[in-house]
Amino acid sequence: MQAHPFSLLWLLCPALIGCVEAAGPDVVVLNELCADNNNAWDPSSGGSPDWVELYNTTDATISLAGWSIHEPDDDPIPWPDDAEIGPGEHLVIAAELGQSGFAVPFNLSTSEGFLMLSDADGVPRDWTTWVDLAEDRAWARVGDAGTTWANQSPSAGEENP
Ligand SMILES: [Ca+2]
Ligand SMILES: [Ca+2]
Repeated sequence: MQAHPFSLLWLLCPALIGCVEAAGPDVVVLNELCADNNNAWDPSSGGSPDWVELYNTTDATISLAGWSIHEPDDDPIPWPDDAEIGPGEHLVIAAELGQSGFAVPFNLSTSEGFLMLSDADGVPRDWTTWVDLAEDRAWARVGDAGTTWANQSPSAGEENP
């Protein structure tokens, strides 16, 4: 007698509880970015790189292993196995040419840009485009995970206005 697929699922479920969850649709979004950072964010590593804020819309930690932020025509460079975002976290990552690891490996353009957030299967999960961003201005969703974007005052690591 063949095992029903669901019985296998039930066997696996207890093992998954308490682990980092796999991402479902729209659980992690591009929330905000700054293409010319001077005073809009101070990374612990120093300097003043451009940056992108990711927002976890759920109350679970989400693994971002193998995910990436890239431009549409570029090959994604997958993030390392320990890349993750905590429950409800506003996670700011640096965007700078030469960055490796859990980062965006290129500078963002102030005149025009197009960023995509792709998952470990290379499937685009979110994207945004912008033009004409001044120094220390942010291109941000209006409210966390909001459906519209606007040129705003930056709120790196914090709730979007
Ligand atoms: Ca820049
Ligand atoms: Ca923010």
